Amino acid sequence: MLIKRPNDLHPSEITDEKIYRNRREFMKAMSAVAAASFFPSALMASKGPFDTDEPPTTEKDATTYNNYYEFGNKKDQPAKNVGRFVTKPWSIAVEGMVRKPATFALEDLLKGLKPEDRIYRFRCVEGWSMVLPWTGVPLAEIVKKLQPLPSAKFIEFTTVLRPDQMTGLDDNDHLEWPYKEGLRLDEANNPLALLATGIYGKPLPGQNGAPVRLVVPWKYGFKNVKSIVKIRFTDQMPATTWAVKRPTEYGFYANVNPEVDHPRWSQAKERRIGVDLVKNRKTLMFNGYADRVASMYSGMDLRKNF
Ligand SMILES: Nc1nc2c(c(=O)[nH]1)N[C@H]1C(S)=C(S)[C@@H](COP(=O)(O)O)O[C@H]1N2
Ligand SMILES: [Mo]
Repeated sequence: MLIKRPNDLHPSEITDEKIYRNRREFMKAMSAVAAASFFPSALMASKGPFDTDEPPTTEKDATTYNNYYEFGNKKDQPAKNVGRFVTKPWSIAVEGMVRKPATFALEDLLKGLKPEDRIYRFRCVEGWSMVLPWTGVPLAEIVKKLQPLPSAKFIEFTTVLRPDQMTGLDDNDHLEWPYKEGLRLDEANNPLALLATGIYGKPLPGQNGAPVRLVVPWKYGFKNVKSIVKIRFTDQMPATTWAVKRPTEYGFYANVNPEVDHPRWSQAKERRIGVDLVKNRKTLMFNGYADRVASMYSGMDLRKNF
């Protein structure tokens, strides 16, 4: 009998080889855990206060199953198409309601800030999820360094636009390029918000948003804007790419919420990439980070502010 597979399932995820490989990696991870409990001080990296206990997604999955529409809209295309993407040197323009608008070399923007490792859950609005080990600096530290004016209420991020290096722009001309995302300033200052420069202990690969991208784990994946070249402070809620494209389906807040469905599918469950074959895992309020973020939205109607 043919088993019908959900149409969001990536074909490479259902081969026996894949299932075998995941089991093997799981066993490997388990024996590391066993070894660590035998030699705790020598082997166990200390778990930070922000880290989830869940086992990370494999590096292979996280770097070959991507959404980066500038490089194509199929999950395997970004990894295949970033070959010509040049991410060094890199500079970021800082504009708007800020003490001193200026363009910074990325190294200068990050200078003096200590990179931190964080293992976060990651939930795409499409209904799949991962667990990812990031390296980055708290966004709040960058905000502090840039000194927004008291009038600034929001922060907007813009992705680089390089038609000569990005092969997916024409296929996705329904979207307004460059890709933009934004946060309320208090969200940007939440200790969970990271500007990530690495993943799996290495610099970000192009397909994951090299050399610097936003990571806000309590929000749907599309808020996590990649390859940032502009940061703008403003008193107006930024017009963000997906909210402009389909305002009835994607909101500015985009907080993970199992109780507020997407108009075309339920958000109650998710499929963990490399582990689940179907969406059978309960999605958590604010993706499991309610303790740290829910107070920012108290009094707001989350059905309206989706
Ligand atoms: N510039 C840009 N940023 C983007 C996207 C994109 O298409 N372009 N896709 C978003 C979506 S929908 C998701 S789920 C995440 C995926 O990040 P990952 O490929 O590193 O897992 O990136 C987000 N950031
Ligand atoms: Mo996404």
